Amino acid sequence: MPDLEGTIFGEMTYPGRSALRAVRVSGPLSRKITKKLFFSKSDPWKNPRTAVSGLLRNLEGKPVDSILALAFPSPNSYTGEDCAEFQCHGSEGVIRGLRSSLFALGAREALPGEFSYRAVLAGKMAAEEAESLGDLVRAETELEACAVGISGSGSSRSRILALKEAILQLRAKWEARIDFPEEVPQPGIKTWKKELLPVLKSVRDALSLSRRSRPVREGFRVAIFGAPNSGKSSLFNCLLGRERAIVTPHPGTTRDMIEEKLDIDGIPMVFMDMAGARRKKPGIEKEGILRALESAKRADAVLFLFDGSRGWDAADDEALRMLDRKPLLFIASKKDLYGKKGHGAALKALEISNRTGEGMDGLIKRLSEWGKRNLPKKGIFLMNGRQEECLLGIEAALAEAEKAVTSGENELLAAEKAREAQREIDELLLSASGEELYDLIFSGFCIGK
Ligand SMILES: Nc1nc2c(ncn2[C@@H]2O[C@H](COP(=O)(O)OP(=O)(O)O)[C@@H](O)[C@H]2O)c(=O)[nH]1
Ligand SMILES: [Mg+2]
Repeated sequence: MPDLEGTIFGEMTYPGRSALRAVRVSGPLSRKITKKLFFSKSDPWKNPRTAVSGLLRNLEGKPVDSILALAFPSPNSYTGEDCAEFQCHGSEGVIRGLRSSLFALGAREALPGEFSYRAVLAGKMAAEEAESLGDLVRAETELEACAVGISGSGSSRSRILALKEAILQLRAKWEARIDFPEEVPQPGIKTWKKELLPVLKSVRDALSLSRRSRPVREGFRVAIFGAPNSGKSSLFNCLLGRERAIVTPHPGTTRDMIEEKLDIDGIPMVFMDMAGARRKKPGIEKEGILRALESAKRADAVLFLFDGSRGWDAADDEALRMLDRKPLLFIASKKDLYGKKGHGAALKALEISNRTGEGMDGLIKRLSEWGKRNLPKKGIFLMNGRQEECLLGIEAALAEAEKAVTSGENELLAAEKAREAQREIDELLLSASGEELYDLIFSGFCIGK
């Protein structure tokens, strides 16, 4: 956990040559730093939250860059402390100079997520909001960005809050029976079970929804399968828009699995390119084919390619037999070679050319429609790993409670398990102590956040 004394700085923008780079400073030295490094007719601290243009100078007073500075006096800032922002031109030299001036003036580099951590401790932001923010920053598609975190979408949050309420009720009821056997009615064990089961069910529903929502973050897995030379690696590259797999006129040179995650019309998909599906080659080749079959088995969808210029032949039959599952799509490649003649195969196939890109838009459309159809109908419930672990802990505790009331008829143990479930949901909602917060969520942030 970082110490909270002192003034910190961090770059808000992505490092590298760019149009603009911004550095944020937070803490008691922010005013002094601005005075020492920023020169302008107007003082940003007298015009808070307004971009003021002026010169960035080094410690010897030499002008380095013409920049914009913004001041956010405490408590009206992101962290609640005095904050300053310097928006410079996107030059490595400028940023290096600024960093060494900041060090010399007594500031230190922020730890990952330290700005947000300070914001939470100052009461500027709820911990769960910060966590969602972290997930948002990491989101790779718009779909994921819209769905992140338990406070990212209202329905996810209300699902968890309803669960918390149900667990609280259960616990209160059960403990009252145990603590006040005289005053509170004492129903039989069957009632205990009847009270527990709907809560356990909604935990399991949440878990299964979260699992089904996983492709929103991790991507649907799409395997590209087919006989050697059918154009799999070329299609893979075509989708990537850059060279990644080895494309060669010799069959069977792609030996390893290559994966790439792409944004397909807003739906994240991981494409896998694999070795040609051919049985008889010895050694390494066989290894690759087995791996290819294995990942095709675990994929969410398989694209089955054949060379449309050659038509469907025995090698395609064999590849299809080996696959042992229904492909999402048959694709006849090399349309630039057969054109209007058609691929000639006795099955419906999407015609594409990896060379000219013809048919590629249609393929993307089919894929994204399929992805959308396969998103959970009841809405996306996106939990990060930490949250899902808490949910699993709740399920385990309640399952043990069920065992306790069913076979052991042990109400004391059941009540203890309900307490455990409540501790887990408190942790899920981050209503636990502030102590572990930094490790739990902020340490995964970027420096300037
Ligand atoms: N004309 C044409 N050639 C293609 C097309 N797709 C692939 N090829 C060629 O077919 C050969 C095999 O392609 P490759 O992608 O390595 O097939 P893989 O073995 O299935 O991965 C290479 O020479 C490619 O250049 C296409 O759409 N049109
Ligand atoms: Mg290949």
